[in-house]
Amino acid sequence: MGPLLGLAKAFCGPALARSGTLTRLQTWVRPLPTRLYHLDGCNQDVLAIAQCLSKEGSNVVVMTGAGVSTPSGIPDFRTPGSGIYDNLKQYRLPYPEAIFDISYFRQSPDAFNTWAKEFFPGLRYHPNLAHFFIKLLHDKGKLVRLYTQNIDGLEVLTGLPHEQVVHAHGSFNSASCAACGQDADLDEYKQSILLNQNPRCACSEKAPIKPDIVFFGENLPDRFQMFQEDTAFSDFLICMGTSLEVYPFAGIADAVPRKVPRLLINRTLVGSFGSREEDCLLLGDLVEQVIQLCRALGWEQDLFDLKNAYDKEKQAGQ
Ligand code: CNA
Repeated sequence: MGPLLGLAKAFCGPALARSGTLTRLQTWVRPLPTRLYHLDGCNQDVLAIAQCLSKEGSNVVVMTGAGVSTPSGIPDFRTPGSGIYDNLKQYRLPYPEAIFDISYFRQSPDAFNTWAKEFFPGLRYHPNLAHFFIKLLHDKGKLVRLYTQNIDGLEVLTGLPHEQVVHAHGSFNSASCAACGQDADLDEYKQSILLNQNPRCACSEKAPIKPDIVFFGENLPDRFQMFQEDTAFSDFLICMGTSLEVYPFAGIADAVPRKVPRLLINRTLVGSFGSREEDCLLLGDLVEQVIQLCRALGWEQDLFDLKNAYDKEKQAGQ
C-alpha cells in the first residue's frame, strides 16, 4: 500500500480500512479548518497563471466535476435552484443522496432510472469548451490524466483517448445486476430505460440492473489508484467545476506535492484551495474563464477549432 492510500484510509475511516479498497463517500471525515480557505491566498492573475502553465506544466493532472457539464445543459448536484438536489421533489426520495445510494436503489430503482433516461450519455448532450480545453491540453502534450467524477461521458466525445481518462465514479459504458453482478446487455438495458421500464436480472433475487457507475457505498474502480503515481510526478493541477465534497475523489487535490501549482476554475472557492502558496484561482463561469485562460496562453483559436470541428461532424451525421 502506498503512503497516500494509507493516508486516505486513515482519514476516510473504517469502511476503507476494512475493505482494502476506496469507497465513494459523501463527506470528508476531518475537514481542514475553514480559516485556511481564502481568496487572498490565491493568484488570480490570468496572465501570470497562463505563464506558469506554459512554463511549468508538462505533466498536468486535471480533475473535474458536474460543473464542467452544466454549460452543456446537465444540472450539477449543488448549485442552488438548478442543481439536482434542489429538483428532486418529483422523485419523492427520503433524502436527496438516495438517488445515488446503492441500498436505496436495490429497494426502489425508479428514481434513478427516471434520471438515467434523461441523462443517458450520447443522446441529448454535447461537450462544451471546458471539455475541449482538456482535449487541447492533451493535444499540446501537457495532460497526464483527467480524473472525472462525471458519468455523462462528454469528455470522451471530444476525442480524448480512453487511457487518458479515469472515470472515478464509473460510467454508462456497461451495466450489471445490482445483486449478483452478472453483466447485462447494454443495448437491452438502454432500450428498457428509454421505455420507462425497470430492467431486472433473471437471478434468484430479481434485482434491478444498474449501469456500472459508482453509487454511494460502492467501491471505486481500480484505475482510480493511478492518482497516487500521477500526482506524485505532476507539475501542475487543474481542478474544475466541483464542490470537492465527495471523497476519496476530492483528496486528489491535496495529493499533489506542496510546491506544485494548483489552479481552481469554479464559481466558488472549494476544498483546501487558498491554503497553499502556489494556489491559483479563476473564479466565475467556467467557460468564460477557460476562454480567458486560452486567450492568455495563445490557444484561443485552437480551442474554437476543436469545438467547430466537433459541431461540423455532428451536423454532417444528422
Ligand atoms: P457539485 O457538488 O454539484 O459541485 C459542482 C460545482 O461546480 C459547484 O462548486 C458549482 O459552483 C460549480 N459550477 C457549476 N456550474 C458552474 C459553471 N458554469 N461555472 C463554474 N462553476 C460551476 O458536483 P460535484 O461533481 O462536485 O459532485 C460530485 C458528484 C456529482 C459526482 O459524484 C458526480 O457523479 C455527480 N454528478 C455528475 C453529473 C455529470 O455526470 N454531469 C451531474 C450531476 C451530478
